[in-house]
Amino acid sequence: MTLNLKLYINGEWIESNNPDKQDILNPANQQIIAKAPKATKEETEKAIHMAKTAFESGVWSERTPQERAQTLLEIAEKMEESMDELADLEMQNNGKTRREAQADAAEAANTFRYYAGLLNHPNGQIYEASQDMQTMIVKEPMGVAGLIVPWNFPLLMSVWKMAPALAAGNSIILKPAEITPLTAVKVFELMDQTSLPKGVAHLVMGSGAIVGQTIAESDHVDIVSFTGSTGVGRQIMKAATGNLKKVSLELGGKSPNIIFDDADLETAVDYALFGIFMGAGQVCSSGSRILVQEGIYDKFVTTYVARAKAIKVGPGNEESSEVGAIVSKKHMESILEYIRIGKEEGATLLCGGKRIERDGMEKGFFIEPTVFTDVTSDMRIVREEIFGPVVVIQKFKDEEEAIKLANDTEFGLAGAVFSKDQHKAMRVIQKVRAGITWVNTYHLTNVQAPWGGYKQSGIGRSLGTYGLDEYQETKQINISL
Ligand code: TAP
Repeated sequence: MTLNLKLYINGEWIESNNPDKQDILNPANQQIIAKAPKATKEETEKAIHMAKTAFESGVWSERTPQERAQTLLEIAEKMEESMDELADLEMQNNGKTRREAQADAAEAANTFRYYAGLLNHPNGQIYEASQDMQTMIVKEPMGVAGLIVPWNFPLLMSVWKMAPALAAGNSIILKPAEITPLTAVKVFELMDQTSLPKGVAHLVMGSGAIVGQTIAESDHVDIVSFTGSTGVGRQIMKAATGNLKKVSLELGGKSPNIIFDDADLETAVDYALFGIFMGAGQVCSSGSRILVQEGIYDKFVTTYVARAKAIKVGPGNEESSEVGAIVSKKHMESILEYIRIGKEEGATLLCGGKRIERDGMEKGFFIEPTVFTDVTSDMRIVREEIFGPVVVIQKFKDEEEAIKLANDTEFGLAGAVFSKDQHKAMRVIQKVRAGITWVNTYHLTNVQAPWGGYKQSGIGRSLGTYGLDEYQETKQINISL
């Protein structure tokens, strides 16, 4: 059955006036699973207007934190009841494995729970400024939050923004990536059944150029929170200058994974594989540059390549699949083009490098886990974010060279160090210029920890108390005693 999706504006599911629809595909087999609206500029502006009206009415923004927490818990509960459906929709729409989709769905519900919990903690300060004056520092909602998310974690990225933005008392407009709206629709269906007042949350599907740009430009949006590519992040910043709205950006990466001679080889290989091949490499924090010390280099590469060749790539709904599909034909072609460039640049392709078209997988968008060595720092495959199952391995001599190579990038999202020497590991990780880092592990994180990047990987932080702060104004109230 093909679902006919609708916009959710002011608490109603409505057809877009634009007759043109976006086909929503399952990238594992190219089946059309839904048709999504492409909202117009006017429809986007209407959602923004209704969000502003709801904000100013105080229907949500003036509820007590405890009342808002209660609603967030209702949403978490609804999501938990629909966990299997959410995971199934995410798997079908994005192409990830069922295991990955289930983990995302659980973490999404948990994020609503976490922010509900945070609302029951004090959220301000009092200073005794002088004997006759006291200063209160209070947090207030910002107004209308425009939330623009990518296709790689459609559910989790939406919720990472929606939960803290709503917790803070804002009205929200969510714009999912055009090709992956299914889980966002489901979450809005669930929210519609809770005590969240109508008009507070709007779902506007459509293109980045129309819906995204309208949100970023609007004088009635107070914060735009964007996750996506660095190029579009730059455009959003420019578009936001009209009313100088706050801009929060979670962007791309080219993250280093540093493996010293004294690392536990098995652990390092395991996490270096997981670091790049989770989500078929379509993960902003992927460890896409592996830096290996010369003493362990040959052994590491031999073991790593043997393991990469053995990875089972396949449709997400097959239990044996360890790596799923690439999200779209367009993106698959972009990854294959990078592989071609890598070969042309003179890198050595040790495994992978091709689309997988065997065993009935020819209709899906699958790429073999791909490993390049003999790379130099100036190569495009070393410098640019490929966002696919493609990793480069570089050799280094000593600590100093490892840090230099690790930081030789315009990005600063993530990074890791593997060593049994805790002092060295700490010394090096502190020198890595990135916001999300690991020692002797990769990718593992939690909702309490702030998520975001240095340099061109972004501005601001999601999650934790930092994530709530992102969506709040801070006011001082000086009281004469
Ligand atoms: P983008 O092409 O940047 O798209 C992200 C979102 O922005 C989509 O909803 C897109 O809409 C929209 N958009 C496109 N042009 C726009 C414009 N001019 N104004 C406003 N919105 C616009 O990224 P993507 O290809 O979906 O995702 C991959 C990128 O996201 C990678 O670079 C990855 O590193 C990054 N990412 C970063 C993180 C974190 S936490 N740092 C997490 C996930 C992904 P359409 O769908 O219509 O194009």
